[in-house]
Amino acid sequence: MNIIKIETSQGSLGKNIGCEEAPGLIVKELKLNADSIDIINNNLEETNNSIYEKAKSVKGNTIFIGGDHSITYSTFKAFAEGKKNPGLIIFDAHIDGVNNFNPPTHEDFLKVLVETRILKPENIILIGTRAFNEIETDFLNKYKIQYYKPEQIFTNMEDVCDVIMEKAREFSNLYISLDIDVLDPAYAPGTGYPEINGLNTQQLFYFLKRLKLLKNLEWFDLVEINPKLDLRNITIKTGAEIIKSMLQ
Ligand SMILES: [Mn+2]
Repeated sequence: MNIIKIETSQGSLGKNIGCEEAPGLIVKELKLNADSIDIINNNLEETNNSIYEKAKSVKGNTIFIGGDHSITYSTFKAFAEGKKNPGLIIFDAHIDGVNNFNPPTHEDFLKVLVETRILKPENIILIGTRAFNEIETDFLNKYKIQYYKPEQIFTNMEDVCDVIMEKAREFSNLYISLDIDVLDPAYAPGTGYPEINGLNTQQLFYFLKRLKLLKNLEWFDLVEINPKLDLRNITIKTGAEIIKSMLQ
């Protein structure tokens, strides 16, 4: 398994500065060796190119540790190349479908992937969605994107997971992206856009344990952890457990 740090908060519009420190701290917590991607200071477009080029050269199963969520635009773009029917499962409180512009930021990356036809909307599964605004609700409806609110998980977790697994098996290749704010801020306070009423840690690990069994799962990323906003290192430790669980 490759582990690659992407130490940038450039795509966070200045709202999650500090999340560039998470990859180093998580890797240290786990005492792992990890590769890293060159970040070009104050240049989101060049940074995105650097992420894309490096990701393209990766062979085999890989974990990326960010960083803000804009990194998933470049890593997924590299992932999708030459693949028949790639799919993306995203754990996130947010939809990240505000604008379609270049370079994509952490609140736009999903819309850009869809509207540049890198990712088929029917091959997206959002989990833990709970921050809705008009623009992004229209985006979900327009493309009929599948999403699961926390309430559905609280009341019917196993069935929701069954449905997601069944859908994900149709993808030729699977990428999972995990924004830490899918968790309730009580479990992961160190992040830029906390949203109450999220998943708890046990629920998240239940999903990861099962999704890991999917044979088509190849790439995984963890994003939006901000050590500067953390309390007693809880979010870094949670991030480290997530990475550990994906390595087992
Ligand atoms: Mn988010």
